[in-house]
Amino acid sequence: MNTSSVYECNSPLITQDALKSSIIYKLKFVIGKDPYIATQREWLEAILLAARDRIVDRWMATNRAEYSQQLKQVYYLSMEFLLGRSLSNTLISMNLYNDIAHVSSELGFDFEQLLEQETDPGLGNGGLGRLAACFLDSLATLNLPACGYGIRYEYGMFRQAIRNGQQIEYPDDWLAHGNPWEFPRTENRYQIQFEGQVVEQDEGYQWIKTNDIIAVAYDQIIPGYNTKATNTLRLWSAKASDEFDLQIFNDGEYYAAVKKKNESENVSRVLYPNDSTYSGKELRLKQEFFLVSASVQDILHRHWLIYQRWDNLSDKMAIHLNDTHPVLAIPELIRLLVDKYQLSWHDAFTQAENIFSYTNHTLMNEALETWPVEMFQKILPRHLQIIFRINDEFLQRVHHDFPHDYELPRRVSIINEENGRLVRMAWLAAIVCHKINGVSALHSQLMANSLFADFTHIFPHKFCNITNGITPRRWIALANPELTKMIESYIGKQWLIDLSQLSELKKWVGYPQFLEKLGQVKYHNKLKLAKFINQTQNIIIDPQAMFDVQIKRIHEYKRQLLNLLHIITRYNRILANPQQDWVPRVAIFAGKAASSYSAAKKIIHLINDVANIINNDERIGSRLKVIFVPDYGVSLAQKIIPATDLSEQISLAGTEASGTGNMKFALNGALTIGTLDGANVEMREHVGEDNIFIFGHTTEEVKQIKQNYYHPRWYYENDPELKQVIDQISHGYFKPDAPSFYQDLTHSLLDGGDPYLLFADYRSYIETQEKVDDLFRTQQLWQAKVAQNICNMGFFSSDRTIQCYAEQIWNIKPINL
Ligand code: 26V
Repeated sequence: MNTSSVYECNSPLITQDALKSSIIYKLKFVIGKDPYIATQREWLEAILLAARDRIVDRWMATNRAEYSQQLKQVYYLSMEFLLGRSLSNTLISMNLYNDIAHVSSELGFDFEQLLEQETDPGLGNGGLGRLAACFLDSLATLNLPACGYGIRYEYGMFRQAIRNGQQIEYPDDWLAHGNPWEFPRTENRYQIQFEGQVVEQDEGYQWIKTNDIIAVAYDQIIPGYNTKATNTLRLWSAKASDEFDLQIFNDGEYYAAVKKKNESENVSRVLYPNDSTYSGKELRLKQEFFLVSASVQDILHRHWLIYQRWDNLSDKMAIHLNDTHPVLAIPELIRLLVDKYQLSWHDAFTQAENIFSYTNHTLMNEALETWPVEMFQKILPRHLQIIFRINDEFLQRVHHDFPHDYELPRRVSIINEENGRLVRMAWLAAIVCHKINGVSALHSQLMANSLFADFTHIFPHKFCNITNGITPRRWIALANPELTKMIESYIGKQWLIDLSQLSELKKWVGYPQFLEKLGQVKYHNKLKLAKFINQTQNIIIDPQAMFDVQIKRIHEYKRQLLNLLHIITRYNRILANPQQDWVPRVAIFAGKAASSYSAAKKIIHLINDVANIINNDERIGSRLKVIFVPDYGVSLAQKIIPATDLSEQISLAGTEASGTGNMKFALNGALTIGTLDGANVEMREHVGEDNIFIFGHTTEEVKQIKQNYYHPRWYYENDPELKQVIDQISHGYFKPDAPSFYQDLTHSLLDGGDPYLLFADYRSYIETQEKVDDLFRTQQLWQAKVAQNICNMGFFSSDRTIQCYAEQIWNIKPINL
């Protein structure tokens, strides 16, 4: 008897009638609402639960197959997962979208409007968290045995509003209406220890008198596209340990005890914003340990259930560290194996080396994690001991292998003794992990030659590149149904799981009809966005204008300010030459600034002030509009990207590790204006240099300029247009009621060294923008380049990226289903 089918509830043929009755069933019997009075949100939840039901059998079958086939698993540890909304993704993965849309219209709803009611969980800051979500999608779609581990923050990324031009932050209470996707696993709980002390016992160590918190698991199903395979995303939530409850009764101090209980649950309360001035915060260290301790305990528990032995650990698992945030998993694994399961240090360390791999996502100095030794000692005393031992043994080896390089040990020691004693997490990762990868060719090369230069020398085989990618399911099929349909009409449906097939469109790019269709699809998407902007911001924009878009975190290195310098230049030129035949533009910005990053917040303020002046200047009319769309996130990106003509990827060369927005835009038929930074470099190689607008200094030139004394004032004094723009900002043209408000900003450019070389790249940027205008005038030529971009973007699928990780780093094989 085939047991796997006995308990299956859903017939493979799901009729629309069956769907309808299961939706009504959910509404009445699970949500408990009379269909006659149910709100849109309740109907949506009913639909969502009905859809969720349909993937549960697949999930269980995948889990059973994973157990029975005893395959090697990958565990992806990340402090962030930016999934975006799940309903439509689940529906397309099951090929149920049209049926559900039909049923919901029978029930009297506009399905697209209904989908907008779903909460978008913002459990991440930006690129790193969104990449993790794309990876989960690709892992499931490729039938690879994987599980994601993260934190179920009670509050995700703050919600952003703009008041009087300024960013205001509101808490993101994303669980307010519950989270219908999650399965609470109250029986899956682990004790997480903190603080306490370490004592020697029977030739080993014990960590005692700790303050403990409980980690409780919440599971979400991650469906693969058009496959039976599903994976799990397991998020941990902090619960006060049971002892707190006992204390409540014992101490008679009810309120004090409740307060303490509350505090101990702070560990999973809120996502930390990625800040430019981030410095070691105790709660953040606790969060990171909370994630890794719960995950590693869970991973070992599962391993023991299947194998009842420890010597095959690294044959059966790979643990991937998404940046340094989960690097504490290394000492935690070693601790559990040595202290709890009595493995020898040597065996435990060797297993750790074979199990762990690490991705670096940034070279920015301020983002490199370090922890003061004293803080570490207080919160994780046993882990500090383990790190010291790893360091001692490593430094001995370094001394042995490189006896004449006297400076080397100081540079590669995990403990930085230079300014205070700091534990360098990236060094720990570099020493233990068997593979370390960067996220674009340029970034990996810079990483190996700068940040990790010493380690490249010591461990030449560890370092590699795996260029980022994006999932075509969310970023075309969901975000851009019209383009999807058009592509399908030419090359069928397979390209959604094999994006390289987009190259088959090449035979059509010479046909004006094909280009015209592309233009129409874009125009419809622009109409939709224009409508959205009109409804939400009450600004009318011309859908015929060029939509020029920069949406991403607000950060000085990403140079939103450079974009603004161009916009102001253009404004001045229009005023000086109103008769000229201007290509109308709508400049669109969106993005959040970390709440304590004041320079970034000021950039948001300036964008809004500039928008206010330009949009209300009657002399300008529809030739130039500036829009700042508040509360950027995955859902907003899905609306804006398909409507974009020009994608701004203008970071200073050498600063953006990869970028993934750049890929989403090009795939959706935008042309890129960008620097030779991150994955832009590889995009240029794939789409061809005639089909992308590259400007600015290269990484090598940037290095030279910085070495040979950069003088921003020289550019200011020798470029009248630049001078005019800077003077306008500085003298309050855009803030008449507080004219000196932006002086600190212009001052930091003129006399503060302009560290991101805005002035050095200004002229080349302006000239390149002129070329963009010229091309846009001839729509057929523009669309021909758009077509070349789409055809050549196949490489940038996260399926390709994950295939590389699976082969080169994890050594895992697909599940047989
Ligand atoms: C740092 C911190 C510091 C402490 C608090 C929270 C927090 C959160 C994130 C970070 C580092 C973020 C690094 C990051 O997001 N890097 C981006 O990774 C993308 C995916 O690889 C890549 O495309 C972007 O270029 C890169 O900036």
